[in-house]
Amino acid sequence: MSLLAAACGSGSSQVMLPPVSAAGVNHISGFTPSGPVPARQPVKLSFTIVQPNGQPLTQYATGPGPHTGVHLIFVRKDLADIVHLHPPIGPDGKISETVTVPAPGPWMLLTDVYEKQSGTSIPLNYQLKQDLQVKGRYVPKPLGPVRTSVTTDGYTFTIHRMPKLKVANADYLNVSVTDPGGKPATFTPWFGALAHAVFFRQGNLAYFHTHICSPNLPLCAANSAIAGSSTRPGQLKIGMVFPQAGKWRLFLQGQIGDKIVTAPFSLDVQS
Ligand SMILES: [Cu+2]
Repeated sequence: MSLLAAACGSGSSQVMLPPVSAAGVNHISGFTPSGPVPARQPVKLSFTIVQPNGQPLTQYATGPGPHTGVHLIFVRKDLADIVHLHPPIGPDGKISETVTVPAPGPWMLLTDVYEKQSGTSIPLNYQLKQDLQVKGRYVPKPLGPVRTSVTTDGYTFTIHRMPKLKVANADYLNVSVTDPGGKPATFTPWFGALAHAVFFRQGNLAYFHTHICSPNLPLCAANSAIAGSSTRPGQLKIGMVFPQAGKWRLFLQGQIGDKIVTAPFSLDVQS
């Protein structure tokens, strides 16, 4: 298996994955609510992933690592914002979650699936997409220039020595994170990883997702060809392989204290 195909969620099916696979024809069924949803209010969503034989998918990878169950990643199509949730899955395969979408506009719900495969501990990973319209006036935001420092919720994320990012290349970003007092920020493991790096490409919304692991999270790096690491508080090394050139958004996310903090970076990836 190539590095790219093995990378966690290298999900741009148009270039990376064979066009025909059993998983590729699984689809989302029974998505509710069926119409636009309000912004800034809790909304209950539910749906089921249905297999080619018409049966609901009920076998998901389980365990303490991040490559389990389903991840719901709501992203506004201008890449201004995301919401990342890890819903429970019912015994009948029904996925239900309450989400508060923070702003109006056209959103995409990307469901990152870790399906349990018989005979192997390696889950089958693929993504399913669903449009979600959020009521209200939509003012698209530009992606913005590449900047090496982002402050969000009082925490400052700084990329040290931005590398020349290249398509299909293993690249790393070294990021330091400081709290509002300027001290190194301490991350609390969240959903099996110390931090999550979620990448979307501007335009076609190609996606992949890697994790920043730490020595006390042994399953964090399992089943992923590229993972990041952290050996000191406030220091994150992020691994990534871009499946396409272009302008990308990195949402770097982690739990600090009891809060999920998300730092949005713009990245330029050369062909
Ligand atoms: Cu993750």
